[in-house]
Amino acid sequence: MNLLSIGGSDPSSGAGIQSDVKTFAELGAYGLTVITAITGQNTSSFGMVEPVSKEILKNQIESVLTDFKIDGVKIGMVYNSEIIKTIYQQLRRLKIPIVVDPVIKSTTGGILIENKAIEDFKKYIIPLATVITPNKFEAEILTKTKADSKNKIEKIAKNIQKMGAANVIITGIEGKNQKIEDFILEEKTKYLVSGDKINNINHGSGCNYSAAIIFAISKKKSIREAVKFAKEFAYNSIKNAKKIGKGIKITDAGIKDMINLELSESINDFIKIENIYKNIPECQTNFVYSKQNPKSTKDMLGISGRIVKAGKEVIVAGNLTYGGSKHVATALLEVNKKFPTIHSAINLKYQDSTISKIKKAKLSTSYYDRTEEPKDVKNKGSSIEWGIKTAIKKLKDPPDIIFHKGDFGKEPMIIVFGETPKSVLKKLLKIIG
Ligand code: PXL
Repeated sequence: MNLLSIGGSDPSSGAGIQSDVKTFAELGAYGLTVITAITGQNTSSFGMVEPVSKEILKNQIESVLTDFKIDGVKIGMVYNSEIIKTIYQQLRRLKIPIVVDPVIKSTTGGILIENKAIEDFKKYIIPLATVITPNKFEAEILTKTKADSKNKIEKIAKNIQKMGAANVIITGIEGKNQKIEDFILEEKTKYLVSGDKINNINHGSGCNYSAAIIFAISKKKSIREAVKFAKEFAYNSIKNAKKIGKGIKITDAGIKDMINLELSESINDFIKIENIYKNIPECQTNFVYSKQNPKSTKDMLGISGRIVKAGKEVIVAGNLTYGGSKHVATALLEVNKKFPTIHSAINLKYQDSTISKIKKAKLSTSYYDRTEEPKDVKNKGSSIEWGIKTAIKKLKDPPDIIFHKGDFGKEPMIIVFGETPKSVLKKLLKIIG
């Protein structure tokens, strides 16, 4: 996938086009860049801005558009009216998703757009936006309205949508209990997406967020999925922010493959399910997602610890690591050998109530009996391979569920299988209660 970032150059690489190239590379996309302005800045202060001429701007855009198949465009810093109009002329006929990040001021106080260009920004750039991602402050400036209540936020978003953006995401709204919320206005729906807040001042998180949005949308994710994905990506980049210069920290997402991102998202969704602690077995839960054609459990991503229950709370203990899961990954590997489309699995506490729901949901189910396990299998410690092999021996189609009822000193268990973590979650939601 090729993504184009149109924006300003930041020599500290914390924000601007340098930051977007990093983000696109971290996500496995190829990053192209068109520079609108050169800034002199570092992690402590913001120096000069020199916008480029419209000739070189046009030439840069033509150069990339005539050579590459571009899947999505992000527009960041545009600085002045001449740049705004040139971008509009060049992009108005494009039929690919465009994310507009209306940057106005840098964290270190730099002016990223001339005041007198804001009206042209609204007139020419906002109508290009498939999605626009102002933070609360930027949304207030664009609409000249103070966002002092939830009601006002919605009004502001509607106002920005009227300017011509198809979808509006207002980020960074302070919620209760250390939460930070995004308000999303799509064509026909509106909702809030909440996430944990990290209290650190950093350079880059806004750029990380909008770059992750264009990545997700170009991958054909829905707006809701793209927001969840970008929030998670930006959260991680803030959490891993590093003090590289003498001033504020620079965000750092670290390389994350799609397997990692999809599994993290599903783990987050899983732990948020109401009363999910009731489904965590004594030996705890792991959630696994495999690479294509796994050769061993080392090709399978799982949690190095487990998803554990602490009272009624469910916590992810450990990190996502290849080879991080032993039991669930071994079961998945056996199923994948026979049914190569199956790449994800999770284990749940065995409960009769769950089994009856599985039956009602008409999921394809198989089981094995650990009391029938041959002695040599027990001695070799290959109970799971044996069990799963036994359970799927007669199956013609992939199983949704495999369970066993335990044995002396062995906890009974249910494992849910699917093609992706998302499909595993979908099945799981039908059978818990
Ligand atoms: O984060 C917004 C931003 C975008 N583009 C450039 C910047 C900044 C913030 O500093 O410098 C070039």
